[in-house]
Amino acid sequence: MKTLTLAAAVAALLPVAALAHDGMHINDAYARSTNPKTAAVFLQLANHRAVDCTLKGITTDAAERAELHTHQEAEGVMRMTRLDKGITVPAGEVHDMVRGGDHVMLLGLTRPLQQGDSLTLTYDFGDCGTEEAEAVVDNARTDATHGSHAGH
Ligand SMILES: [Cu+2]
Repeated sequence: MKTLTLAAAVAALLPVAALAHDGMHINDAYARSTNPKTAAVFLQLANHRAVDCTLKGITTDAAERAELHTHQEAEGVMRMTRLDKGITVPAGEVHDMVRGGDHVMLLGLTRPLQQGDSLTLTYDFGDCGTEEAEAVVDNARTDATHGSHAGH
């Protein structure tokens, strides 16, 4: 019984972590900002739920607005386009938002971002709830699959 009591005590101390296992996870978020006005945020969305979930939008006090973007190649040129319908992650799957692909675009930064700064973003998954996660500015990171195409 001693073990059970301890487990219950630990669970009581970690209610947020316990709940998070059932929901959407934002993994390994980092930001890149090469000018004082805009930044891009990259991350992995992990859907630990039994239903499909759609990332509909993002809010942050670090910028006037946050948009979901992707890069599409047209006639050999990579262009950013807005994802108005959001990003749907099927039940139990992950979706990587990486340089050269889908990303969060922060427009109108409320203050310039320096290497190592951290910002808080709130992710709106509609019926699947909201999740808050930190992103740390790392302009040196080069994990891109299509890094040479990334405009920011
Ligand atoms: Cu963008």
